[in-house]
Amino acid sequence: MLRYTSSLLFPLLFLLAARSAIAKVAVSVYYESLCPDSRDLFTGELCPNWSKISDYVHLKLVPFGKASSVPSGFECQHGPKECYGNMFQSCAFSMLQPGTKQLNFACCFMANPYDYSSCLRRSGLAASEVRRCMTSGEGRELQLIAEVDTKHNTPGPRYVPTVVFNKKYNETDQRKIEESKFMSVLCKYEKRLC
Ligand SMILES: *[C@@H]1O[C@H](CO)[C@@H](O)[C@H](O)[C@H]1NC(C)=O
Ligand SMILES: CC(=O)N[C@H]1CO[C@H](CO)[C@@H](O)[C@@H]1O
Repeated sequence: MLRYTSSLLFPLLFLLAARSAIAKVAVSVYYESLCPDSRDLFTGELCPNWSKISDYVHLKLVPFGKASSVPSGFECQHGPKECYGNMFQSCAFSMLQPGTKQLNFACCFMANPYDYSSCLRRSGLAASEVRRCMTSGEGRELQLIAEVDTKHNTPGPRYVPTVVFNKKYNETDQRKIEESKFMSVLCKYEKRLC
């Protein structure tokens, strides 16, 4: 009897776990480090509401925005410091688990874009590791991947930040994001959050 129960129970638990994993809403945030509207999305919406939504959301953070790769490096909407901040976040994310850990770093960084060392410290990252990523070419590779992701999955982007739900850009949703209604768009995809 025990044998029978456990042989049924394991596949069942596995199925339940798989089901809840599949049910998460994929939320991809395309933003740039010094953009005031991007900073507002983090400090005003994503960060204060994260503990409420984290169980329902599979978060991808893509710090690139309206930047472009050029032979000498990158050009960014708000100048070289923004390019540095974008790459810095890409490097930090490569050392942090997606979800809460990456978001915590982004919340610190977007609230204090020039306070690199205290955000590293709070996330337990070694400054030397991030510096190595920034200077070894790895940071550039990560930003080139972010560029392809941004250009394939947003219309340009037309506006920064752009948020894509379940991997499909929707103009109506994006207009609401521009009106700071992230939580109400999310509720369209996850009724338990309405
Ligand atoms: C975009 O979202 C709106 C509002 O929820 C919906 O009516 C529309 O069908 C969506 N468009 C596409 C192409 O999925
Ligand atoms: C739906 C919801 O709980 N939204 C909250 C998100 O965070 C902001 C800022 O703290 C609150 O004002 C909202 O009520």
